[in-house]
Amino acid sequence: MFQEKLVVLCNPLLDIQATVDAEYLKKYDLKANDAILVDAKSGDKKMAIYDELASYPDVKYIAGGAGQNSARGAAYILGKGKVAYFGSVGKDKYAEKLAAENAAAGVTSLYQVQEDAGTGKCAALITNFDRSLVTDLSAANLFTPDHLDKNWSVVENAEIFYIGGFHLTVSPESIIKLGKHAKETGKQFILNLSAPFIPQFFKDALKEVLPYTTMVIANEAEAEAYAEAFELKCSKTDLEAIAKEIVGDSKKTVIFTHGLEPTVVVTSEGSQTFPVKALESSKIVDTNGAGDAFAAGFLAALVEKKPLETAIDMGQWLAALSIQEIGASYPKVPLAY
Ligand code: 26A
Repeated sequence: MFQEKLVVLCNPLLDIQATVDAEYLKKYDLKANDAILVDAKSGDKKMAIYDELASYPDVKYIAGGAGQNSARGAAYILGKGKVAYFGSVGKDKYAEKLAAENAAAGVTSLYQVQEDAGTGKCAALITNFDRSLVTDLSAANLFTPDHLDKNWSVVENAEIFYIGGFHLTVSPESIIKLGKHAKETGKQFILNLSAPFIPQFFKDALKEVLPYTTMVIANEAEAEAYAEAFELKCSKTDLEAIAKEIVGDSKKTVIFTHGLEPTVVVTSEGSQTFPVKALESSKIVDTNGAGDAFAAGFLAALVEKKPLETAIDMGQWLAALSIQEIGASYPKVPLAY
């Protein structure tokens, strides 16, 4: 019997990744570095992307879903049986692939399986060091809180919860259910803002969930979107000031990554920055999943009760390893931190 210490909730997706040109992004009005949702039911013409990518020479089908990438990454460091993952999938080949990747990484998959919807997919459109993510959630959109009840002993045994902010579009009730448990039991409850559209368009859900969080992780674009959505008075690019607003008078820790610029960490005690060791650009394969890998290394360090400085460093270390692989993946041979 495993004792999963880290429980992750997010949207399981299969990534369909290919290199495209600027013209292709323009055709669908996509930004080079972004994450958006498509609505399969509304006849969105972006639904054609998934089939179009299938004929690209370098197309790859890879395990994805932001939180799931972090779960696999944390297990890469912690080993088998320490990380459990909640999300909703269909009954199909994609779900089988995702479950197999989780099992290989040592993650316990606690999937809610839908009879009438296919597993969600994400087109990861690569141009140079940017990635534009176009997601059709499908079955991932159907997660319900009763699936947590069915696995409540795993929740009770866990020490740390990690929520992909992307899940705010799916089941805020489920997030709050875990948040309440974490608050009552004094456990860590960590939220990643995941994408600028989360604070922009899911502000109310975010507002409801934030009080349960002990830590918030985001990148500079998400921080800026937060500052705009919540109409903060500070400069929208002043990461330290935005983090201070989120901390407020709470005991929260806010961590903002900023590409190659130093990572900003703000707690009730004060602010710190942690420089990033730049990887030679010739070693970069693609940046899809870099943020998830950062979160993964960071979370694994927390599970191992390492100090904050070490956790940031482990996050940066795992992010650097991940961007040398195709997609949100980790080296085949385990490398020790
Ligand atoms: C709700 N949305 C849009 C999403 C996602 C998502 N994961 C969960 N929900 N949109 C993109 N991703 C995942 O982000 C990873 C890179 O950080 C992609 O599947 C990709 O693996």
